[in-house]
Amino acid sequence: MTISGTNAVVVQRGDYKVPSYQISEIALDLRLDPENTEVSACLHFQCTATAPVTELHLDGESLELLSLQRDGRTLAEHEYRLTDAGLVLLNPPESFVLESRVRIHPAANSTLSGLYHAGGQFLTQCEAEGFRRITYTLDRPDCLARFTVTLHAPQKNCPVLLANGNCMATGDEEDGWHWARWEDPYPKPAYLFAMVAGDLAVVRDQYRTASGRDVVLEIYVAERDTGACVQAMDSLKRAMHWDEEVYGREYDLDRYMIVATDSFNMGAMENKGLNIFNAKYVLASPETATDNDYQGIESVIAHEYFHNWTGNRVTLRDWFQLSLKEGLTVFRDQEFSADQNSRGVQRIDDVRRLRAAQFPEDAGPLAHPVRPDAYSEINNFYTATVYEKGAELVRMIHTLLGKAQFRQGMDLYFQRHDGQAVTIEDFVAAMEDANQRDLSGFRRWYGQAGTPILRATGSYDPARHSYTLTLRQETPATPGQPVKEPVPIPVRMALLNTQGQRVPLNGTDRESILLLEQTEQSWTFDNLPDPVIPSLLRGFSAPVRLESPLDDDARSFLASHDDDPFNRWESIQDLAVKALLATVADASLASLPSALRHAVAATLGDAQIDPAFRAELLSLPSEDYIGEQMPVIAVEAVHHARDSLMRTIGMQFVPEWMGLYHDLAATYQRDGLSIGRRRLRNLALSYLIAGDHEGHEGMALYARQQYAQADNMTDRLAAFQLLVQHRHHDAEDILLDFYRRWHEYPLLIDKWFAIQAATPRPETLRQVEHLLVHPAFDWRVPNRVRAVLGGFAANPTVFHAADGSGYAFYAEQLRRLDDLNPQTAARLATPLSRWQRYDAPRQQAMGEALKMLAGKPKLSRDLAEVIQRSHP
Ligand code: 0A1
Ligand code: ZN
Repeated sequence: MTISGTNAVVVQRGDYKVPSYQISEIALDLRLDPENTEVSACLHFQCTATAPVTELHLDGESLELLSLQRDGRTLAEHEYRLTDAGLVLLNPPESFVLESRVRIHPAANSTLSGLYHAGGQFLTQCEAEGFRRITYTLDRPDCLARFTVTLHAPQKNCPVLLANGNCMATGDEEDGWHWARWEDPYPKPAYLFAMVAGDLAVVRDQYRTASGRDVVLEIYVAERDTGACVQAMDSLKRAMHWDEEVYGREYDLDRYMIVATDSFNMGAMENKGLNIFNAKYVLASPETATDNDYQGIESVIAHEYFHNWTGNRVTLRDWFQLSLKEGLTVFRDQEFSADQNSRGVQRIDDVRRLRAAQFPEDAGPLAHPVRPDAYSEINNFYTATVYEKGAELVRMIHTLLGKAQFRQGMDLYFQRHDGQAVTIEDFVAAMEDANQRDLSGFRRWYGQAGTPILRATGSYDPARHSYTLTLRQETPATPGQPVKEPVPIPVRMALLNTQGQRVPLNGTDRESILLLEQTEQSWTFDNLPDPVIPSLLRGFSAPVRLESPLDDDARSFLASHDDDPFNRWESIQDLAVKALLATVADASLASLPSALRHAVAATLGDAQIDPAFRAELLSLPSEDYIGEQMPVIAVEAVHHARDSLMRTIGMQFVPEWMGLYHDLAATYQRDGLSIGRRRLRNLALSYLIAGDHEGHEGMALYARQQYAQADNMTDRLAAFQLLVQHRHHDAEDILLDFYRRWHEYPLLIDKWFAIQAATPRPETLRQVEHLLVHPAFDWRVPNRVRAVLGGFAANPTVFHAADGSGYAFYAEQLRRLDDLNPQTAARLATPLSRWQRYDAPRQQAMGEALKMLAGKPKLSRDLAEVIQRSHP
């Protein structure tokens, strides 16, 4: 696609060069003013190259240079050059001190990268390349410096002044200003720098580490939110303890600070000792947050905390290694959550997320390896592949080595690389060296994009009393990688007899991990007097698409007998997908096939199953997931098929759903069992409403009552969503009521926007147009923009409306957003990259939307790259 006026530089992994200079110390002095902030920086440079350096390039972006001195002397014009990308020092000496003064404009900075002023606070976001928007520097992760930061601001607007590390001194100045000086004893790359200034209240607690050091824990929020930090603080303490128990890692500073803001591009950021969080992952009270919100806080708090070792103490050599910290840290936070809650349910949710976001990415034009080879804007690579697939690769290493061996590998990794900037290769090498294992084949997983297809076939030989399993792998081509090699796939498996018991596999073990290393391999299991049913890829032991050899009866059997929770869930899902695809192909086939009916009945009838797991088993696959299983996604037919299956299951089991709905009613509690019960009960309500006869609103009464009387937001929101999405006659009143009650809670108003934008009705497009001019809508607040535009793009029938109206509208909004916040615009543009998955008219319309964006004046590098790769 032709893109207007861009000449983006593409960075190649193979071009990495060690820096010719290092900066040992950075002293920053910031006089904070929303309009004009002055930043003075003093940087100590040392040459590390052997040959003389004629040009030293410092990164700098949107900086207004006021003065520049080297070793105390103002630089003459022939000694430096300003460029689009920064500042070039000509013939610099071997070691020198550079002092610069620049002016920046925090209030005008709507990109939320660098230093910005939002909601009355000054905040920074420096990953990946935001620090260069604060001062001239070597803004690369392999340059680690010791930071000293002095902040000056008016005492009245900014009583709180924070930066990384320890607060060394504070003082007052004239005109009502004050200052604070912070020192971080740990050398760090610039992307981990942070500062915050504003009028914030603090919630304080303490943690004593395993070795007996006391750490002060602080969460900074708006005064009225101090009561909503319990879950965040509690999760932090549990995460600190977990990392000591499981990895022997303690926190290393005397103070750990978290700041919550409504203006943030991502979930949160692990700046050393001073995490900055999207408020969504900090604030929760039972009245304002759902169980999912609580869960999200637990996992993101843990994720950022775990980065202190995997990311900060051991950091990245270059941005191609991003998954070294992200994949590993996601793996760690998933394991933490699995240990805190139900391991089986956690795994199902993790895989569901992987399949919803990463599998489609890996199958489309934006596919890239976990360790990418090239980028033009690194912010576009904070992807599901780098994060979620990266975590799956670490999980496979864990599976292949075993728990104790994995821990030894981690110990060696930290021992070797503490304080260094390293590569994925260093991580794999530590795992090998600690265990005398060869992972050379495994490395291919990091370099090869695409989701392998794993085809399994099996047969029982009654004469030999043996079962032979054949596994075959194939990875479809991805952009730039037409030919794929086999990768080592660990397949955790068991064989079940007709009573559902696991049988011994050529010995005493009743579960085994087969390692498929070639394109095709077979395994034979002997001493099996009776036929068996294979349970393959237990716990989803590898990120592949399994084509299973099972027929419906076998699936139905596993759906009620497999002792592996993931496979038990997967068996019902497979049955449901099959039924749904049949209806998609022929709507007159809308029915509940007996195998699925049987599985649903068995699950509904078994009160022994943990309620959260039971809710998972009874939830139908999403429209997106069903569509993913088709060669061409039939948007409308998928929607109707799923609706109709919901209705059928709702109608056929009314007494059961009703029973659950009544029996599970309880006053609010926050323990795991209560959370599961709420989930199951709200699922029951959704089936009751789906199964209700058209026009007759009996079941909506329950929802209305629940909405009005709930003692917690989980139940209230579940009812609210059902009423709005089914457009019950009083939906308007309920929308108004919700807004009136919660308009002072931005996180709830985000939900209010998102649920409306995701309503699958023809009139939704009109309504979303209205939402964009609602007084509470704000183009500068990413949570709000994502609520409306993200909600809209996740609304299959409206976003993918056959006439192309959804795409055209969407592109128009991205065009507008790109001028303010390129990062968020680029991220929101990715659904348009999936155009090849739709029918010809939709392909055409999506192509036009992309073309319209490509022609935008002042198109950002972020959005340009997504468009370019989406439609080359
Ligand atoms: N490192 C953070 C995610 C993050 C990435 C980029 C950001 O700004 C462009 C902000 C946050 C994490 O993994 O939590
Ligand atoms: Zn992370």
